[in-house]
Amino acid sequence: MRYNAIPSNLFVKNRKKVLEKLPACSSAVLFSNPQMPKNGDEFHPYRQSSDFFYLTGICQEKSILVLTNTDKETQAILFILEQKPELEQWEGRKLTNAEATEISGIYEVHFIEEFDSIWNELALKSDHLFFCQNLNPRLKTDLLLPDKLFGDELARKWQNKDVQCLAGIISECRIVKEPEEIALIQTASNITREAFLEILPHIKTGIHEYEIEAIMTSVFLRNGANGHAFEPIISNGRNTCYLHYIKNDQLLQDGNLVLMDFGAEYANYASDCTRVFPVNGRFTKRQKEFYNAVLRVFKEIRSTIRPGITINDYQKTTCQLIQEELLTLGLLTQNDIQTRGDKPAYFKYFMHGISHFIGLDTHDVGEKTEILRPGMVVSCEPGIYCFEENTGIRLEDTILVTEDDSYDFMETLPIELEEIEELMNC
Ligand SMILES: [Mn+2]
Repeated sequence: MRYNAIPSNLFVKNRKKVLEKLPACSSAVLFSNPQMPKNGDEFHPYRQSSDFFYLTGICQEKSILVLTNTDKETQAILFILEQKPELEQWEGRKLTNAEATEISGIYEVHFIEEFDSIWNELALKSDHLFFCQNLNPRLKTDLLLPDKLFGDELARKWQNKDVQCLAGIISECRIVKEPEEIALIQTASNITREAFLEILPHIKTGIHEYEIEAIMTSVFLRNGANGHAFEPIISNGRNTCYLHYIKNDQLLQDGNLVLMDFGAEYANYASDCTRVFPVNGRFTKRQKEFYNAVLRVFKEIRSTIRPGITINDYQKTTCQLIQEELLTLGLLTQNDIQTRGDKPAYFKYFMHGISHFIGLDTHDVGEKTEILRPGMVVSCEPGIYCFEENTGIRLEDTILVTEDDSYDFMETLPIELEEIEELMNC
């Protein structure tokens, strides 16, 4: 693996938390992510299912985890690929049982061929059977994923038992991060910062957005990141107003702003950051007005992130603050604000959420109605997007909710306009 080994105690703790939430006499099955076919005989790069990683630390494909509280001795059983020389000749070494134990802290490890018989025996003596389907309401896919198929099969086969999805229970655990996880998000954030600092001196008119992506990817990989936590957005000019622009194929033009929304993924943990800077190293007077408007909102909202508040609470505050800034920028009038339409007037210039949870996924598990508690990690990302002036600004950091306040994982990543100009002109 590319990252420093994570002590297996983290996964032991994570499994314990999930097991404690299961009713007595339960058994659960989780599958590793399937390998996604690309074309011909190729697959897309493999990324483990976040739930599976959370409970095992195992990144290898074709693995299965069973959790059970039917037995005092054994609470977790891991199934992995058998190490076969003919397979390893092509794909390289696979985990041995001892290595799988060292990573996961699971002492009972079998080959996947043994899964059916061991599971059937366990299911027989369990009252509650759990499968683990991805329940993210924003995931739209027609693919038949193994966890969903397995859940359907459980319901068909064990009609006298209670069959449930485990995803909600795992999400409740994943939403509060352990110190080990916080350290990994800090590493991911530090690598993201390195990339930003290395990119700034290379910015000039006439290079392509993807040339910035190349530097970013290089810094990420050199520092042991898996790569990007999400497809990076590197836009300039009008494209800064498109929220999820990922083509990154345009030339940087003099006088334009560049918006970069990017983040390294380290040990499967994400970081998420957005910065904006001028192609030629100097903001125009108007660009400064836009930038400082968003920066003021960013600072104000960041300071409100603390235990006891919900994302929905400070979404409202964000909208009020942005509305005031839009008045000052001359983009809205009092009359616009008072005119009732389908959507509030500010929505034309600010149409997205201020925060999402961050963890093993960039858009991590957790609802916006969740009351923030210490150990939760969220983004803070206000923005203003104005097509009329080809100007989109978003500023974003990854934030940890602490005991009575919050901590910015990116506090040393330059954000003041003067700092950015200085770094671009030294
Ligand atoms: Mn974000």
